[in-house]
Amino acid sequence: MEKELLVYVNGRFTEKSKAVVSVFDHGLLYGDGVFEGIRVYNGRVFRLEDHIDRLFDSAKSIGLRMPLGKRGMTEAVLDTLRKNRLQDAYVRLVVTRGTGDLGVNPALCKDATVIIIAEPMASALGPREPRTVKLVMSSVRRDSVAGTSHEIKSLNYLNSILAKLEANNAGADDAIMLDQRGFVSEASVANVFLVKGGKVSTPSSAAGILHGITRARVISICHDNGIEVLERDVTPFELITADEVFLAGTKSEILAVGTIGGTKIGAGGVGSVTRTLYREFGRVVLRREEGTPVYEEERVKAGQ
Ligand code: PXG
Repeated sequence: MEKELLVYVNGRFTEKSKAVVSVFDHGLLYGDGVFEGIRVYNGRVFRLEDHIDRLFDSAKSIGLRMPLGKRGMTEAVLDTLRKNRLQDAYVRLVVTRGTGDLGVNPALCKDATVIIIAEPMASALGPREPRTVKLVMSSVRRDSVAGTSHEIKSLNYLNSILAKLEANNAGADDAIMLDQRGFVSEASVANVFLVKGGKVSTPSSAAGILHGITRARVISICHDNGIEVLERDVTPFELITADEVFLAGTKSEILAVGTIGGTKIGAGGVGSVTRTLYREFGRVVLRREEGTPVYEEERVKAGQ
C-alpha cells in the first residue's frame, strides 16, 4: 500500500486518515479561524513570507492569539513538506480559535488549533496557453468591508460557496461577485483582472476583495513589462465589454475567461496580454528568489 500523507495537527504528525480535531473546535462550530492556501514549485514555497504575513494579519483582525510566531509557523510548514517529501505541492495552513464550549464566545477557547495539510499538486503553468473558463455573474453580493470582509482570509466561505453553487447550477466554472455597491469584486476564490486597449484594471480593496498574493505578483509583473495597471472600481459593463478577462489565484494560477453569463469576452479565447502574463508568471514561480527552499540538498549540490 502507498504510504499515507502525514498531516500536522498542533505539532504532531498523523496519517491523513487518522488526523482529527475536536467536534468542539470553533473552526467547525462557527467558522472561527483563518487560513492560507500556498503553492510549492520545484521544492520552493512560493512567496511563503507573504502568506505567513497575511495569515498573521487575518488572525490579528479577528483577535486570534497565534500559538506560534512567524518563524515557528514557517518551520512547521517546511517540516510538513519535508515529512512528506513533496516537491510540487499545495499547502493548506489552518488556524482555528480552538476548542471551547457550545457558545459562540471566543474568549472561552483556550488554545488555537494549527493544522497543516500538504498534498502533491502539479502546476498548469508553462510555455503554452492558460485554460479558458466559463463564468456567470452571481446574484450573491460580496460580504461588506464593514462586516465579514474577504480581506480577512477566514474560515467563513459561505459567501463564496453560494456563488459557486450558482455557477454549478448554470454549468459554469465559477462566478463573478459584485460588491455591496454593484462594482465588480472577485470570483469565488480568485481575483479578477480585465484588459482594455492594452491597459490592465483590477478591483481595489474598496470592493471587499482578498488581497491576493497572485494578484500582487501579477501587478508587479505588469509593471516590469511596461503594462499599465489600474487598481480601481470596475463596473459589470466594463468587465463584459473588455478585450480580455482573466482570473488569478494560488490554486487557479492564471485562467483566461472565455464567457461571462454566456456573453463572449473579446474573441472568447485567450487574449494576448493574458497569454503574456500567464507565461511570465510561469517563469516567475520557478525563480529562486521567489520561494523558500524546503530542502538543503540544493545548497550541498551548489557546493555552498
Ligand atoms: N480571493 C479569494 C476570496 C480567495 O479565497 C484569492 C482571491 C486568491 O488569492 P491568492 O493569495 O491565492 O492569490 C483567494 C484564494 C481554491 C481556494 O480551492 C482558494 C482560496 C481559498 C479557498 C480555496 O482554489 N483562496
